[in-house]
Amino acid sequence: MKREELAVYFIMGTVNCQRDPLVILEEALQAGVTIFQLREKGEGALEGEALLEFAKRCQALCRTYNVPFIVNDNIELALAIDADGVHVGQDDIELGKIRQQLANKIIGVSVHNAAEMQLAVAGEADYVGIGPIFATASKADAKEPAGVTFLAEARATYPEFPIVAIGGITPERTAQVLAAGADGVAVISAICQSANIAQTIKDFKQ
Ligand code: 3NM
Repeated sequence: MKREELAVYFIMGTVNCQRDPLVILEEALQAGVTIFQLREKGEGALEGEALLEFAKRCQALCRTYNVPFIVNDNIELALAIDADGVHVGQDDIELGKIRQQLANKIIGVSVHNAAEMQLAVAGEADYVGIGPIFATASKADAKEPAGVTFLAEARATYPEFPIVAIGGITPERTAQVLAAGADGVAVISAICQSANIAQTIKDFKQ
């Protein structure tokens, strides 16, 4: 994948939204997010047929705006709707197996240290997510905020590999994260909870 595609990586699930998730997604797409991940997790998350329907509607919106549509964790769902890719954490991976199932798709992996990063690169992940950089309220089992130290190390070791930073990222914090070597920022709450998504995304892009 192109590193530019990670510039503003919007992640959302229905539980992250205080108003219509599809309206939030469309506003974000209109404003120019570069990739989208459906992360339907937590209490009250959609399941089964309702999840399938919701995923298809998100996917249709992404297609309209020509933005890659990624599914978090759920390989079966990604296959069922022919998503553009999946994002997996360390608990969910057997990268070789996932690559067999999703040969030409985007595969992203969350990594937290040099060993995990090396495995992701060797396993032909398309990009890695590094976080949480800052404290986050959007992930129940998030690790301690790590700052940009490992992010900067990862960039130094892999000058060309696509890396997105995640966790507590706001427009104000973006410059610091990009300076440390991220190709972009992955964001839930700063976009989902924004009163003016168009402006927020403009701010992320500067
Ligand atoms: N993964 P917000 S942090 C989904 O550290 C996710 O791997 C993380 O949400 C990780 O932008 C996180 O609201 C939540 O902080 C990001």
